[in-house]
Amino acid sequence: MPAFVDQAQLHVRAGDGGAGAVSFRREAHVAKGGPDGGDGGRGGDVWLVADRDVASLYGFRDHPHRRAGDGTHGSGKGRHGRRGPGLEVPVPEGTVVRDRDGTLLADLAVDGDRWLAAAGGRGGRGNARFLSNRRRAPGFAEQAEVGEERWLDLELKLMADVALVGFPNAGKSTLISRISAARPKIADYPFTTLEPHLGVVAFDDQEYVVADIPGLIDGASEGRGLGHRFLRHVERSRVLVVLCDLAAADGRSPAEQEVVLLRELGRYRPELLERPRLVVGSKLDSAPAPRGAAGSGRPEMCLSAVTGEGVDGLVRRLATLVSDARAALSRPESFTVHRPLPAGVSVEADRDGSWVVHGRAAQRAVALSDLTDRSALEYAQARLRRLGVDRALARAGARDGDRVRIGDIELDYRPER
Ligand SMILES: Nc1nc2c(ncn2[C@@H]2O[C@H](COP(=O)(O)OP(=O)(O)O)[C@@H](O)[C@H]2O)c(=O)[nH]1
Ligand SMILES: [Mg+2]
Repeated sequence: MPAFVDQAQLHVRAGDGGAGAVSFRREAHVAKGGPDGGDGGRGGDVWLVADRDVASLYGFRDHPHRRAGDGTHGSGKGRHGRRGPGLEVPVPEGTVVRDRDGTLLADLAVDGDRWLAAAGGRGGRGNARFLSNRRRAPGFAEQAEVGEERWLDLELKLMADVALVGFPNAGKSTLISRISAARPKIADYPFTTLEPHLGVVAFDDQEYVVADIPGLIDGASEGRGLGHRFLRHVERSRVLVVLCDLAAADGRSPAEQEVVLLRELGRYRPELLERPRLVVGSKLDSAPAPRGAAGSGRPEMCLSAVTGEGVDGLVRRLATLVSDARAALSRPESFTVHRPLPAGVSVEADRDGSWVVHGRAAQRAVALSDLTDRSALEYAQARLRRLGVDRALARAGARDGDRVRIGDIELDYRPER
C-alpha cells in the first residue's frame, strides 16, 4: 500500500483551440468563390472529480502534470476542427483545492463533486464567419486561443466520525484494533507511519468510522513532530476521543495529558474545541481510575483495551455521539467556488512610454491570422472599440501615435475625432 500522501501540487493545462481556416470555394468559372474556411475546434477542459475509489494524492507526487487535448484546425469547404478531448482527473473525496496564493477554489468533499480546473481555449473562427456586405472576400481568420494552465495546491482532509487523539503510547492503536477490523501496529514508533488508520465500528445496525491519529506531542500545533499533518486529519472528524494514559511511563497524570492535548488542538483550530468530545482513560488494568467527579481532571470513562473492560461502554457511547453529530451536521457540505477570469480589459502604462492592454477579450480581438490584411485590421479595431479599449486608453492619457501592446501585437493609437 502506498504511503499516505495528504498534500500535493498539481499542474493542469487545458487544450489549445484550433485555428480558423482561410479558404475560398473553387468553382469552375469563378476565380475566387465565397469564403469557406471552417472554425477551429475548442480545446479540451480539465476537471477535477472526487472519486471514492481514490485513496490518496500519491499519484500526483511524482507526476504532477495533467493536460487535456488540443482542438484541431478548421479547414476548407466549411469543415470545422474537432473538439479536443477533455480530461477528468480523479481525486480523493475530501480534496481541498487552493491556488498558489492559498485562495480556496474548491472543496471536493463527496464522490462525484466536480470542478473545472482549466478551461480549454476557444477555437478561432474561419474566414467564412467574417463575410459581410463590405467584406466580400475576408483574407483572414481567427487564431486559436491557448488553454488555461495553472498550478494548484491539493490537500486531503480525512473524513472520519471519530478521531482518537492522545500522546504516543496512550493505547490508541490497541483500542482501534479491539473495536474494529483495523490492525495498526501496536507499540509502533509513533512517527514511522504517516497513515492514520481507519476502522469501521459496527454497533447494533449502525456503523461509524474511527481514525487512529498518530500520537500528538507537546508543540504539535506548531508543527513539531509532524503535528500539523496529523492535526489536519482531526479536522474533518465529528467527534473527538481524547485518550489519556492512566499509567503513563513518564508519570504524567491523565488530567495533565488532557490539558496539553486540548491546548494543542485549540491552538491549531479553536473550532476543534467545540466539537463533541469524550475524555477516556486507558490501561485501566494497570492503574486505578482517578477519583473525583468526571470533568474535573477525571476522564468520563475508563477502559482497558487489553482486558476489554469498559470497551463495550465506549462503543455504545460513541454510537450515540456520532449519530447526534450526524443529525446536527449531516455530511460536511461540499461547495465549489468559481472564480472566473475577469472578462474586462484594463490598460497600464509601460516604462518605455507605450501602453499595455490586459484582458483575454482584447487579446482575442487581435488574434487574427493576418493583421496586415486591411479588413482584418479594421475588424480588430472595431472590436477593440466595442470592448472599451479606446475609451480606457483615452482616460489613461494616451495620445495620438502612442504605441499600444496587446499580447504579442503592437498597434498605434489613433483616437477618433
Ligand atoms: N496494560 C495495558 N497496556 C496497554 C493497553 N493498551 C495499550 N497498551 C500498551 O501500550 C503500548 C502502546 O500502545 P499503542 O496502542 O501502540 O499506543 P499508541 O501509540 O497510542 O497507538 C503498547 O505496549 C500496548 O501493548 C491496555 O489497555 N493495558
Ligand atoms: Mg499507534
